[in-house]
Amino acid sequence: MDILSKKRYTITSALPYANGPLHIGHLAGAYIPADIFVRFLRLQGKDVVYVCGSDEHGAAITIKAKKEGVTPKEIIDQYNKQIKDSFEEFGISFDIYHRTSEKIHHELSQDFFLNLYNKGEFIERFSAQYFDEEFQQFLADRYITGTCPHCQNEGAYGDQCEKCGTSLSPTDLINPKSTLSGKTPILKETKHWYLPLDKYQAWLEQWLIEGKKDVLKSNVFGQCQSWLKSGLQPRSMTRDLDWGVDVPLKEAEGKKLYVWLDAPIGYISATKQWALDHGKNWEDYWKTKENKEEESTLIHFIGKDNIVFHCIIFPAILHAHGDYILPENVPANEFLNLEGEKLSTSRNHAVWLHEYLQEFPDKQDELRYVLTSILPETSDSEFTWKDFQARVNNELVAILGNFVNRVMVLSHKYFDGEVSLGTKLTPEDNAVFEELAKYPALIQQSIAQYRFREAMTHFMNAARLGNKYLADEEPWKVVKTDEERVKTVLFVASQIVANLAIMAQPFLPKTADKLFDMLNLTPQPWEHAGQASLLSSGHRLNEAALLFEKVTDEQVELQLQKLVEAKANNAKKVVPAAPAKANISFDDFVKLDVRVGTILEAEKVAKTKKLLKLKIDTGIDQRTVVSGIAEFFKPEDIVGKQVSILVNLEPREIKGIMSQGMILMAEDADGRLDFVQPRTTIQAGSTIR
Ligand code: B3M
Ligand code: ZN
Repeated sequence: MDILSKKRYTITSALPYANGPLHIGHLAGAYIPADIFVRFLRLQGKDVVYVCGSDEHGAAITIKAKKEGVTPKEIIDQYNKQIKDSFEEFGISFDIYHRTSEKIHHELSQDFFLNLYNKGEFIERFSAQYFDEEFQQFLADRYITGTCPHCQNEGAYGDQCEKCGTSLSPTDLINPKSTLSGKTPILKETKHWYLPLDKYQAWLEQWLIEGKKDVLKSNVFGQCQSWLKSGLQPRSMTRDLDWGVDVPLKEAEGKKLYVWLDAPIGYISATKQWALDHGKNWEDYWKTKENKEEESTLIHFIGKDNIVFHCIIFPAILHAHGDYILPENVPANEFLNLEGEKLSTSRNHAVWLHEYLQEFPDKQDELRYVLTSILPETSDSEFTWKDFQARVNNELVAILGNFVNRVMVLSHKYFDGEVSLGTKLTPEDNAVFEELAKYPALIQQSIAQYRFREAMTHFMNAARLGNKYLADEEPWKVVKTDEERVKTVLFVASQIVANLAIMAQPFLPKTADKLFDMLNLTPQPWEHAGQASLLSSGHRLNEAALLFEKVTDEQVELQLQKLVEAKANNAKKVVPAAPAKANISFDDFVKLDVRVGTILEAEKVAKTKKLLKLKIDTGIDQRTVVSGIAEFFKPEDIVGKQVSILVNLEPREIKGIMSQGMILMAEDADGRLDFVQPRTTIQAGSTIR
């Protein structure tokens, strides 16, 4: 059944951690798509609640507080406000923006825990967990980093590797380090309550893999499949932390609920608060019903790093509880990059929403438009300031803005703003109406498939239709000979503007408001889109207002300059070096045969993102080495370069290619790689000691 034909909807966007401001990557990941979807449902008169709020627990918060020397409470208060304001400015139309630090949330999370506890769903386990002796603290989740056993990312967290998305336990990490002291932690015994995810494996395979293979986006389905394939493990739902929701058991004093247990329950507690505030019944939006038709349809909008929690862990929790509906879909987006690099909070490589709002105080819809046009729906995508400028100037200003402006200005100039049918419609006029009437359905189909980029394109094509109509009819010329015909042309064109106003509502809320204002028309529901008589003959238009203004070259320059400065500041920042490894003997050292080599050939290894196949002159021979540097170097740029190569490393097969040796690379704290090479050209085969 069509996802848009349900009766009731519960729509969520990921709860952002209240430990920093939002950037464009957030908007493009979980908020703009959800907001378009929700606005569309509301236009269709659906019963929908759209909930979100700040995620105010977990190590993300306490680590930030420690870094800034303030309390966690100060951190969450500051960022909750800033985040909430940014969402409001960009018109993200939550019915409630809640906080997980609220009492109602703590209580509901504890109820949930106790419900599972009383049913005997948890396994209690004593286990040895990492403990920082210097700070006298157990190290959960983000308090510990190390190398991911799956993708070798050296900055993986104790609960998840953000590079490959795998969910981890601290003891999975290779070479673990405390983020508090930087030291290698010791193991110490502690008791925790585990959710036996393995017990739900079969059910999840049935519900998710069998049941949802046709509805999940392929990027989401792929991730779920691979987790289930590697086999689920029991996961601890409690933590040794001093910030969070208390575990509601006597014997668990001082322990807190795992943040990924309480955070998704935040969707429910937010709904509960909203229902209290608005005289609704929250259970209608969350509980299962005798009559399936009466149940709400739950959809989680998130970024790809949250897939495992929303597709596997939270559904398992809801299933274990038993009274709750399960998500219908989890349309996760991939990541948005900025100017050729990953967005990075720590490196300040980002477009922060609160800064954008200061610098472009009236361009909220412009950013919504550009981000919607480039949403990372199926793969990572890229924001650049040049492209931002081009899309605003060549599309919003030149097509939509220009069309509306001409209709308004000409109507006032010739007819005092009065819309009137004039003579009668020509076949051309009727053809335009017929064409126009197709767009609402096209947009609807795209939205039903979570293809918001495509939906936006359809909308812009409707504006193009209007622009072309005016260019073809040339009312500014015809007016000299046939005023009645010009009435008709502007009548048709005004109906197109009215249609654009309706269709703009899910995407560009401020623009839609302005259009309705100019048209002197009350906002219309979606079902009126496509009609040729939204404005009756004799209707008076209001004055024209400016819809969009161009983005100037100077503005673009300024933004690019900011990114360059961030980079320069970053280079000055000293990141503490990784702690030293244990000593080795000189005899161990001389076992390494490291040489100067010259890259003779380089090519990408098919179907991989990171691997290059290199042919290297080692002085001893010419050999093949597979190296994980493709994200940083283009094959054509490195041929002829000299490198350091470990020539006596046991050959290994990588993606079906025998790799004979290893290129030595320098890697900084952000994972950026560079060659270690001689300052001048040195004969290949020269030894390095
Ligand atoms: N706060 C993680 C994040 O911001 C987390 C999402 C919670 S959704 C229930 O990526
Ligand atoms: Zn990984």
